[in-house]
Amino acid sequence: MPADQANITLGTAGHIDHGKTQLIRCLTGCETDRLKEEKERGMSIDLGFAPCTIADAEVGIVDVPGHENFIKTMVAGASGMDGVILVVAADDGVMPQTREHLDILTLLGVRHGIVALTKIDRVEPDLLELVQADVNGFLDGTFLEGAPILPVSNVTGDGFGPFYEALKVLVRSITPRRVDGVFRVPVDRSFSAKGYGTVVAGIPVSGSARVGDEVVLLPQEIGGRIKALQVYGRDADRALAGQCAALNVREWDHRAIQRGHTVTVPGYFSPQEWCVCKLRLLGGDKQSLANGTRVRFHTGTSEMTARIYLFQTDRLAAGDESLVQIRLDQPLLAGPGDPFIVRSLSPVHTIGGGTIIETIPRRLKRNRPEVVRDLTERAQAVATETALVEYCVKTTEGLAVPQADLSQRAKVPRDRLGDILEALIRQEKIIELASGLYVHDETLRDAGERVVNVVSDYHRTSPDSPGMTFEDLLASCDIAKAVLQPLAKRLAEDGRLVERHRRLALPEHRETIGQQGGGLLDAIEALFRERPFHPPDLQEVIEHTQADQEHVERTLKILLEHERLVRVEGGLMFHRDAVDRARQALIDYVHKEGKLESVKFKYLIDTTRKFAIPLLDHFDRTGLTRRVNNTRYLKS
Ligand SMILES: Nc1nc2c(ncn2[C@@H]2O[C@H](COP(=O)(O)OP(=O)(O)OP(=O)(O)O)[C@@H](O)[C@H]2O)c(=O)[nH]1
Ligand SMILES: [Mg+2]
Repeated sequence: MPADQANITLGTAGHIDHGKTQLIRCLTGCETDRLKEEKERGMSIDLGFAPCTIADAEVGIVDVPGHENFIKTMVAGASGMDGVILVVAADDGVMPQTREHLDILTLLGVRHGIVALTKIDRVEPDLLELVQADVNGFLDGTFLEGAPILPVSNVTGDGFGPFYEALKVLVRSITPRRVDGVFRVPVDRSFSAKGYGTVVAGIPVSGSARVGDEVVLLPQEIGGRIKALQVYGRDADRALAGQCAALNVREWDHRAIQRGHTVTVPGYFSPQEWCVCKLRLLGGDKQSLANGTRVRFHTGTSEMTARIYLFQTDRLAAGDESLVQIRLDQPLLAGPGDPFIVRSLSPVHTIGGGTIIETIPRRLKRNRPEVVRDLTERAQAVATETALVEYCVKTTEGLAVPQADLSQRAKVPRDRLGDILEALIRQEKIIELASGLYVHDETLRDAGERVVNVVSDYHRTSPDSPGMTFEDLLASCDIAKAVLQPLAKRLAEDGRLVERHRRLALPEHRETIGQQGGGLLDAIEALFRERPFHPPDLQEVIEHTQADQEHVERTLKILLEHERLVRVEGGLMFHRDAVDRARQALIDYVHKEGKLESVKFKYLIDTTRKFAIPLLDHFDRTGLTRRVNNTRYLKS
């Protein structure tokens, strides 16, 4: 019975000709040098993949080439590794690519591994001890410090027992990758298989996929469906992050797919030309990095030229770490926390690497402390999904963010996002404002303060008004309606605002109606009371009161705001009591007669058509009546 397929991938690393491929051949029986040229030249050129049963589980092994010209390939292979077998030939010792490969693995975040000291059949025992001590010293201070060094001969088989035991321990020490993220595979290679069509192979960096799932090829943005899949060369229903997988997608043309492309699920990723990264320069060769330096940028299986821009400094010293922004010469597809490597253009060697914080469509301003502050916060947030989701809610452009946007920005699948949001809501870090709309507690508090300040300012400048209408508030606060509505409601619930006459006010606000120009106000109100259904217009009010127009207009505004007067259709104003009486008359009539012919209304309230019709229109608009031609019915 085949062993369980674990989602763990190991890989080789080390200098050219040190015996990596032969070691994997001895271990697995697989020939990973498949190309004719590899066989002829006796050296690996491309990545080789072999399944291997270790500690009752089937894991994947990636064999990388050691030649310095193929570092690009090695990086692509290393980006899928959970643990490494660093191969050092006993007769050669630590060589340049031993160092460079270890640097690359370190920068890519690989943290587990063992060392195979090969070709022991070629050295005397006392020399072997020396080499062993030498390798030990070389590992000091690296993630392989203290890792077992296993002497083996791929020719005689000596040392294979202990080597295999060490591999078991290595595999058991690795926590398999999480598989609940958004499915994404940096493409390693693509080919056509007889009877199947296009097959795309690679190691998914996150998530899982099943036969039948919809996928998309990027950057081409071509959709397709997984028709069949294989894991470690065997048919399977599901492929997990960390497994060597091959997906059969018939909709795609294998000739148009290359290493560096990406297979993912639709709706999350879009290629971008900029990214913000945390970059650490290697310390060894003491090379600093100038702002604007052109480099070769590697992430996943992709590789492209790029330019590095520093924030707030012109040079980054060797061994230092800093936030940088990088302009890619080709659109890049990457997720938060993805590791990357940078290499100098000439001479070509690895100079640093780190993690990608976010891909972005345009460059950020260089000398803005607030930009760096924000990025520093984001860089920390990338460490966990929950922190990243919280950060994305906090920094969303429109104060509050819908779930779909959040899922896309944080690259968290919808179903997982629900759990994360619930946890954040329980911790009172975020709030669900309206259904599916989330806001960060701090943002909501700031926005609340802003609203209260705007209302307070309004009271200062319009002391005689009972408060602000929602529309005025919307126009003065620069907060989207979808956010302001629930926010105002919350502020009212919390007692920070009160609603009076359909206006929002501070609870302590007492409008100064009647105190300023109280006489005029009373006079005007009295005039409207006296003439309930033949109310005066502006000119008549001015003539009657002998006050100046500005004064009269302001007073009318106050009376309207306090709803002592009601403005109906056509700009006519009535006293509130008149409108109430007209409403009652209308209701009584329709209750009796079933309907009202519009022309009859003027008799009911003893007025003229000029006043009757706008009142009727007002009752239609405010939902009391329904008009059919020239007849009014009560709305049920
Ligand atoms: N004597 C001896 N020869 C070995 C041993 N391991 C590998 N070799 C030989 O060393 C040569 C290189 O071995 P490979 O396994 O191709 O080396 P590699 O590290 O994969 O090389 P690249 O992929 O090109 O970096 C071959 O001729 C092997 O037969 C060993 O343990 N003892
Ligand atoms: Mg090889």
